Amino acid sequence: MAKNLLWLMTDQQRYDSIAALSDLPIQTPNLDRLVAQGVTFERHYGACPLCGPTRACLHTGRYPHSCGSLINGFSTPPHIFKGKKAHELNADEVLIDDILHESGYRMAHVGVDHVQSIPRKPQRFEWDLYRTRADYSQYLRDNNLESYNKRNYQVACSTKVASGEFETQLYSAPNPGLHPLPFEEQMDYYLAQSAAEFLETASEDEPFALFCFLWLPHPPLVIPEPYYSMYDPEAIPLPPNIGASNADKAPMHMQHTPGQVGANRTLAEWRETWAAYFGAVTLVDRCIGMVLDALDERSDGDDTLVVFHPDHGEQLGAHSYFQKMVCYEESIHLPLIIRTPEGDQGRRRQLCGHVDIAPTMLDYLDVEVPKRMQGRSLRSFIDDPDAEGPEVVFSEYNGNCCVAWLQRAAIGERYKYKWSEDGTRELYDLQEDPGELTNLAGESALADVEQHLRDELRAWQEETGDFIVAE
Ligand SMILES: [Ca+2]
Repeated sequence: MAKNLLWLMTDQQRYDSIAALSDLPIQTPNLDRLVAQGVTFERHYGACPLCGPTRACLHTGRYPHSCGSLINGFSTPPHIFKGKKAHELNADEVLIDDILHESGYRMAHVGVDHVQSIPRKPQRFEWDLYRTRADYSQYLRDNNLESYNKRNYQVACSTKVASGEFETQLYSAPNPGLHPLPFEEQMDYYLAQSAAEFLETASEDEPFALFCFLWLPHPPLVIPEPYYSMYDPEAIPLPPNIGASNADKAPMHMQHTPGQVGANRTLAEWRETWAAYFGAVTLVDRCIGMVLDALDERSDGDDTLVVFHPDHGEQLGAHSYFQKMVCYEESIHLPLIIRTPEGDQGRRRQLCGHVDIAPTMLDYLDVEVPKRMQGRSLRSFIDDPDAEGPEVVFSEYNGNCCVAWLQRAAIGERYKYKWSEDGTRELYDLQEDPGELTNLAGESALADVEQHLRDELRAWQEETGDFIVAE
């Protein structure tokens, strides 16, 4: 049981980018500290490799296709799918914010604000603190601070939009850059400082829920010194799937954003992207440290449930894709660290997903978990490392500007089955081939495994009201 909640999220952070969970030469002293103090779920999967839908799932405890937020929806006019705007949640969805507010928590939100609820988050009730990117932009204007020109770090992609036509839209590119402003003028510093100030001033007489959703290591990978030069590109051992052929992957991925932004990049160029990505992770780690330090200064700091995870991962050149929007491990296998007041520690191997985060937080705060939520509290796995977990977890992708490029994935203990709308089926042995280099779909020796995961996927789709049926 916890008095308060600190919910920490980064954007686009891979599992292997935390030093304590990785063999890669990256520095994350603050996340390492959280790993040492808490429980890490080693098999945690995102609901969707895209911001809006996966954050909708995190806030409702319901899969994107169940809560209605399918896509980011950055096209005008918005894409209408099955009679509603495809990026928005169903009008009757309840957010964990609402539940905690009604349960008497002081509420604070700092950072990324992509949940397309009706009404939107800031209008749902009066927050003690609500601060986003817009406030940071205002801060820059008020102080006459010039940021960089984003256009230099974007690439034009042909994207399917609401009309069903293809349009050119700009997406963050993999080329890194030096940010003209120092660490103390970065957006994540501004947000972490806001969160720390809330923790320093919020009364200890009432419980609080603080959501701190930081921006990095989301591209553009434009970062200040010392982070920009912190990692030598030549000294980073790239995983074997970086720059690898995607000939056996779904052909539609090459038409879609990750294929377009990642195409034609050399290994030397990918190394530069990796070095900047590592720098961005170390920068955001320092911001997380600012928030954790402020929490630990409070006398009720230990009585606070701390939950950390990213919204989705980053391909960083795996299979020659950049960004996310594909259901490969780099984009959907995510770190999840939970620090409990009981001081539970260690690693857990049970499969779990984004859909389980809200039920877990409510469970620890002793607030009733609504039946509508589709996940489960992970507390039984925290209490008992040997407790039996689910056999399979699921992830989905439904497009970015428009419902398109559909994918579904069923992830089991050892194997993963992935279906794409263009008819491509993929099966990977994650134990022997964690980089998903060899597609085993159709192999007769594994026919039972493939059939079983397909059956599980379809059963899940039926149970949760999916709008398509995977083959
Ligand atoms: Ca995101």
